[in-house]
Amino acid sequence: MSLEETLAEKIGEWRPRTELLVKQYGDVKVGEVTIGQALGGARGVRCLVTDISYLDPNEGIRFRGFTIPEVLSALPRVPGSDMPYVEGHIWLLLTGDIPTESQVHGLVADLAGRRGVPSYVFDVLRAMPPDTHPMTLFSAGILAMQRESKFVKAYEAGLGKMDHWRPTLEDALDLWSRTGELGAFVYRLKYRDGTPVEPDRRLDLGGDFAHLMGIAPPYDDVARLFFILHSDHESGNVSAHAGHLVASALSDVYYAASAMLNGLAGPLHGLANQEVLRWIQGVMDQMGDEQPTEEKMAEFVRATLDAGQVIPGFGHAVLRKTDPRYTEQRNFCLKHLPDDPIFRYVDLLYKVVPPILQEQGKAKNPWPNVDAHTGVIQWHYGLREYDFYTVLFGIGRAIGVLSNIIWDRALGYPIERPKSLTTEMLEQMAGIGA
Ligand code: NMX
Ligand code: MLT
Repeated sequence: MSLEETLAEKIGEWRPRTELLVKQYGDVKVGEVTIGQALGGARGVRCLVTDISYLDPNEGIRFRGFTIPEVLSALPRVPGSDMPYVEGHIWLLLTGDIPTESQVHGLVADLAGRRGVPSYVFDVLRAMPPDTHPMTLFSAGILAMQRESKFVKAYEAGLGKMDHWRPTLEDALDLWSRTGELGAFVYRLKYRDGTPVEPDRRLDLGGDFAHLMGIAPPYDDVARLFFILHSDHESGNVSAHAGHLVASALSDVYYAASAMLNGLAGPLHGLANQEVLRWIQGVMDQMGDEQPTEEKMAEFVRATLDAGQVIPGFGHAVLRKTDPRYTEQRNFCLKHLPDDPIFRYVDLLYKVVPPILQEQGKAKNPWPNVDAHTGVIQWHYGLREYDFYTVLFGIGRAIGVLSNIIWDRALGYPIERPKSLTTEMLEQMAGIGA
């Protein structure tokens, strides 16, 4: 069965579950909202539903019920590589099933056949000023491609609500096949001569990205690992939520993906990965060739906190332990680059930062998150323009966000529209003020 046929079967089985909950159990409470939550970024408010991934504070992410090590070992592997096909992960997120070899090969061929960013997109990006941030270029490139949307054409032709997910799947497949190519062009435009490289349609998504970036193996495995690790982190994080929110207005996935990237580009979210490298470079500039001792590193960390800044790559809104995505990248480094100088810096930060954050007593989670480790690996394989790192996060995150949008449409989730209150109303509820 094709991906669309498999999904149609799964969606048909799932719809009655959602319908029953809405129709007969819609009044059952899933939580209460406090003033602290209303004024505190809705932290912990349970009002989003997704079956694609779930984040346990003490265990970390599970994709369709599988932990990261389980996903990496269960998905079909690219021949001669340590890592699975990203396409297999897409199949898993969409259907909930570990795909067979032939299902993965079918999806690899489908996505390869869709590659080819339209040349007008490159022209749009070339017209932007040279100091434009890579995330702005990436987001603008996706927005420029919006005219390709098949959903928009089908909607205008009167497609019924129950079938909205079908052209949305088509749009998502088109976009997934091109995000790597667009990202690589952004890199070449910013830091090389700006000529696009032709994609290699014989390769899987990870292999083609390494080819487009011109980086030798095992960078193809690095790309596969990165795109899988960054794909999804349930629905409440800024990028996933932004994508979901925009798509809930039936905006197509190009609008939604561009919006999610704009949220990912914030330093408290995905941009933290470039900030980690920027911070480490600052320390290296001061240290010269000398490796800092634990005491010296602690001084740098304290100076950053005393200046009122956050330590990038540490802390999390939900997690209360070391991010398993950090651990997986650390395992990769221990195997492939144990003596890399930046790895030694990151490892030292792992020892030094948590006790200082605990001692300071503000951060609820003193442990490192995914962004603390991105730069080490990229830097090692020659990608030293750290402004670009969040684009890699975005290529991965598009997989989860768009998978969610397909299911949102399949289950008929309505336009999102929470209610706001005024400060005076909160004061009245609290029994204070006039
Ligand atoms: N360094 C210094 N202070 C921190 C840190 C940190 N790494 N993490 C949290 N705090 C502070 C935070 O700023 C807040 O201070 P204040 O009360 O003065 O506003 C206090 O601790 C309580 O914050 P939390 O409730 O622990 O964290 P919250 O859920 O609000 O925010 C993050 C979560 C991830 C935004 C926050 O931990 C942070 O800013 N980390 C550094 C940036 C980062 O690594 N972001 C990437 C997250 C992962 N991702 O990819 O998105
Ligand atoms: C993410 O991957 O989106 C980040 O870890 C942030 C989050 O989950 O809140």
